Amino acid sequence: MPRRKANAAHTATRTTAEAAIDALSAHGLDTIYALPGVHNDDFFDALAKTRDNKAAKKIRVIHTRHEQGAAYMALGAALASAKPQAYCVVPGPGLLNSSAALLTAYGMNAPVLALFGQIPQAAIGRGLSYLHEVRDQAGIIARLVDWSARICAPHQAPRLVAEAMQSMFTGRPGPAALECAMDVWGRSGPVAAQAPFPVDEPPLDDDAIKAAAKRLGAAKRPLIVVGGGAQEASAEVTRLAHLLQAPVVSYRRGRGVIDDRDPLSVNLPLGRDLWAEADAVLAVGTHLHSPLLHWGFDSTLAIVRVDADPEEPARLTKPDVALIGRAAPILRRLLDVLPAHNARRASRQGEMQERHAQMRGRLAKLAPQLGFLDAIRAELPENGIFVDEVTQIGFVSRLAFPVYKPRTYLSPGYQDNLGWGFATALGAQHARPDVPVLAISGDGGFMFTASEMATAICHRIPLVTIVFVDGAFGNVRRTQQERYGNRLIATELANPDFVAFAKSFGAEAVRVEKPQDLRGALRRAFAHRDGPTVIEVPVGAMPSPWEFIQMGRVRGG
Ligand SMILES: Cc1ncc(C[n+]2csc(CCOP(=O)(O)OP(=O)(O)O)c2C)c(N)n1
Ligand SMILES: [Mg+2]
Repeated sequence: MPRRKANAAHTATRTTAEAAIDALSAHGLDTIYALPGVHNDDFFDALAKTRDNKAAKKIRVIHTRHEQGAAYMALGAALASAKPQAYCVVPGPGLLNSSAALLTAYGMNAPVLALFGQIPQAAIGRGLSYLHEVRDQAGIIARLVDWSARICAPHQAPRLVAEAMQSMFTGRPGPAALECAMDVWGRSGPVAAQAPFPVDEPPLDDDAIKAAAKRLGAAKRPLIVVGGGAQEASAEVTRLAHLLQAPVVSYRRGRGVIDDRDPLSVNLPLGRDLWAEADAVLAVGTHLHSPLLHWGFDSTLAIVRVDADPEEPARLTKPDVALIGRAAPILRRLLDVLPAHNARRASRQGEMQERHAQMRGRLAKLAPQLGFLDAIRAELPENGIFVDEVTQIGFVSRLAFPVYKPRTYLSPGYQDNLGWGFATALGAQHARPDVPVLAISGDGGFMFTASEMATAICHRIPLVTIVFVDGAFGNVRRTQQERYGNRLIATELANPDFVAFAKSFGAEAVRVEKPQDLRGALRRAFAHRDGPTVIEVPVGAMPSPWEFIQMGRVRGG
């Protein structure tokens, strides 16, 4: 193999930091969410010089008050913008402070590039107790992301940035990480620019697509299940659903792929009823976790999987057909082929409307949560972004908050990590200043990143946050009451006055008690685009949603 040679015509003397920044710009990055420190001083100085150089492409630095805030902001920005985003923090404690967000980015297949400092290059691995040293930092990183590398010299930076960006969109998408020693960022040398690498897309497998079309076309009661991997394929999924008259089940990360005003869009519990009756399922960009692990399956159910990760489809059971690659082009080809194999189908609109009415009746016992969600939906514009949290209102939103467009409902997926919401929503709002973003939180979750209120003020981010205050880790408290004989432990919360707290930063803040008052408060908050607003809503204990989420077997014995 010929060795790759730098093109002399494009070679310039750059520091590692400058070369990395040039490369990030060349890949379209314009923001780094960050918290600085001595290991990355040369990198930040290069960012400052770029900022002050009129001719240079700009990379904005949004600094936060804690590394988890920086990483969650990058995650929220990536989810809301559908573009890669980056964050930069110091090694050791900085890296570990950001790690829950990085783990969540992994679980959500989000293209987040983590940039980590490192101790001096020659000291790595020697246990010399350098500031922020952690044993085997590269090994820790490699457990959290699929692709990572260390930049060891200026000329490596453009290629490694290009490889990192390529890896974030190849196969199963997801985060990548680069580390760089503190004495390498400032080192100079000849550097050749590197054009972005193409993303490998597996060729369409026409035989498999035809097999899928036959299975689905022949099915009497086909069902579609969508996850986060279908967010890019909203139009295709919707057309397939209509052609097949197949209901589309979404929960958490698949919400918004199909417009909830379409009677074919169904929530998790209705999805389970339909799963029991289905004879074929088309699963797009989803782990099928609840259906396969909890609801059960048998040989009378034909399974067609569409997934970017070649390992995913057969993890739990071998599917009848596996289509590997990005959902949109695969489904477009399936749409071409399906009409030749599709049975004549009567509209299921009436049936679905009846089932939805029944489902609303079943969910009615979650009245306090539904009242607040109705108020939010009435005020949040169609293209506004709702950021879910691990809280009573959040759990019910996953089942009953109408979502109209892709990428307008952000939910943390299987990590379901309490405290992700506020900072993730800040990132979403920062990346999408053109639409209102609403974060909901419990009093428990909000306090995980409440210090980022300072970030919202500093960078004038007009996020609207509702904090539902029940004085408890309410979800856990209810479990202790219901399953552990009311032996309450570690769930009572001492809270600040959230209105006074927010106002002390200079944010707008108001307290409302009732759903009808929430509407007016939201209207005023969405009109305030100069900075953040917090709405505190005192609430009592709420009815459990779990019978609609953790549901048992309906087929497969
Ligand atoms: C990172 C993380 N830590 C702990 C939990 C466990 N957990 C789930 S819900 C919950 C309580 C949430 O309290 P709050 O935010 O006040 O919402 P509420 O249930 O009161 O509505 C906890 C501790 C979790 N999901 N994630
Ligand atoms: Mg609470």
